[in-house]
Amino acid sequence: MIPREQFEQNGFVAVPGFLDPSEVATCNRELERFIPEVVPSLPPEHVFYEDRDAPSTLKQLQSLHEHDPWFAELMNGKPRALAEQLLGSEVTAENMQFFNKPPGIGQPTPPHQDAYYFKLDPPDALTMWMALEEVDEENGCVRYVRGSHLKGLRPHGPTGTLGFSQGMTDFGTAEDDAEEQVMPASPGDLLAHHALTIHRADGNSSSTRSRRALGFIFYSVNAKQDDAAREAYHRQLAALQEGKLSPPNLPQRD
Ligand SMILES: O=C(O)CCC(=O)C(=O)O
Repeated sequence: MIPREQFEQNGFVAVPGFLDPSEVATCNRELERFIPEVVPSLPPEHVFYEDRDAPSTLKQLQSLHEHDPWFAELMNGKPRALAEQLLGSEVTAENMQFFNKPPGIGQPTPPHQDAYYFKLDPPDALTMWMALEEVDEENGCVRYVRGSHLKGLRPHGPTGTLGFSQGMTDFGTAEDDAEEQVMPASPGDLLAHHALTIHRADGNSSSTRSRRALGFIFYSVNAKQDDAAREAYHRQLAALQEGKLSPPNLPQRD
């Protein structure tokens, strides 16, 4: 089956070896430059730590493509071309993220549907996730619920998890369990999922291994921002965060 058929049928697709080992090595080198040189000057809502007082516990970065030309070029190359193929339309590059689960303390990613955060009508968007190192059940690989993108948006509520503040409140039905697919990945392997696909990841239970990945979010040009829904969501988040962040500064996924 071609990737677009798999994506439409299952709500996700795996593309092994999307980047080759030398391209992955370059990504890792660019991150090693970016993290010490640029991250200290980023707005706080684009940088999340497991422990705010310990820089080694960096867990998430937002909008890399806006902060650095190298990452903008990466996002607008092969990932954009694949997004256009999978969504069958032109796309806009919305967010590029770095995800880590530091050894021992990396928290689970709660079950969620990205469409809950994006507030698009129609929700024609996708997220790509690319492993930068071996990722398996020990250090917290991604899990997808096959076919869930065809069944609409499920209820979400606060999770208390920094970076993924909203999660599903009714996750764990018999169908969720039966259809869940565990997605181990090697460096350079890419997963792409539809904005309505239910997904989650375990925490990192290894005491020595990190779990580093890059995320790319693209919207179809056919997807329109539902401004009323987004404003209501921002008001709810601002209240939740006790006014610490002002709505215009909220990142796409927080
Ligand atoms: O890295 C993770 O644990 C999950 C990332 C995720 O939920 C996403 O890219 O949509």
